[in-house]
Amino acid sequence: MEFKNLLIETTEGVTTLTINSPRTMNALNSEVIQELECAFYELNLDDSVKAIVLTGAGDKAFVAGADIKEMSAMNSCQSHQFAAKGQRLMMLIKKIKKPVIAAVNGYALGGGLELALACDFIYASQKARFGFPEVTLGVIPGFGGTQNLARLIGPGKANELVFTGKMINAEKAAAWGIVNELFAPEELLAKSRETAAAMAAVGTVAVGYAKDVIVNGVNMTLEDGFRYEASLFGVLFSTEDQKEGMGAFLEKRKAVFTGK
Ligand code: CO8
Repeated sequence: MEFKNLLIETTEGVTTLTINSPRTMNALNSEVIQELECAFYELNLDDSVKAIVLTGAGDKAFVAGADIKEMSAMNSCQSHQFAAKGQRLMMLIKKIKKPVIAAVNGYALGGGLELALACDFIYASQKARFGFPEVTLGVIPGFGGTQNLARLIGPGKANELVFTGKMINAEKAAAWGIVNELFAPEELLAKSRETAAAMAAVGTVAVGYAKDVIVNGVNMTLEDGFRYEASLFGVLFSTEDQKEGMGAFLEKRKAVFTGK
């Protein structure tokens, strides 16, 4: 499928998906959200794709939020539909079996931070800035950000960000646990791809199951989560990757995984 607002490039199992509308700081309008949903849907079905890096074009913004111009003309019903559309994208990113790294190269604000939080983890440039400015516009985050952020860093710090609308720098975002690791701006993409390649080189069925059990397990009781983990652990013993991985260890050779 052709995309107007996205660039997609896959090399050795690692796909870099770039939101490419730097003129508006890669803001999420309806069309961009729809294209992102189709792109993630297709990448999930593509066996040549093992791991995904999501980033924004240019050196200023990952994504500076949902498109304020488009939202300003919406009524209650339309804004509700817009939020639901964005949330469907965020949920899809969580549900696909491939790991997704958000490579935050600049501003990640509002819907942009929500998009990064929907990914499996965040790497960022030392120049990145994070925030939920929605209250400064008279609204709240609507793409799942309140839920994802509070679950990731706890309600105290999430409340401070959401209630004040202030921006924090990359160092603070890392200290608060929003970002896993910071890199020099020129290194961010290469480092993100390097980690994606490491995830693409191991048992990718296992990585997909690990994602599933963590994404779904955090909303279960501990006991249910344990049970779910054990059931997926058992299913993996019916895969070729498990036989290859353990066989290769015992034969003292490097495993060659097929993702089956
Ligand atoms: N939407 C639309 N256009 C944007 C956005 C945005 N979120 N952010 C930047 N732009 C545009 C600007 O309007 C400007 O366009 P133009 O050149 O035509 O005037 C261009 O991008 C460049 O921006 P600036 O000139 O402002 O660049 P600066 O370097 O001076 O500032 C900032 C960069 C700090 C990122 C600034 O642009 C800014 O504050 N942007 C808005 C950030 C924001 O408030 N984001 C949150 C939006 S609300 C949201 O995301 C809610 C999500 C949930 C929705 C739920 C459904 C209803």
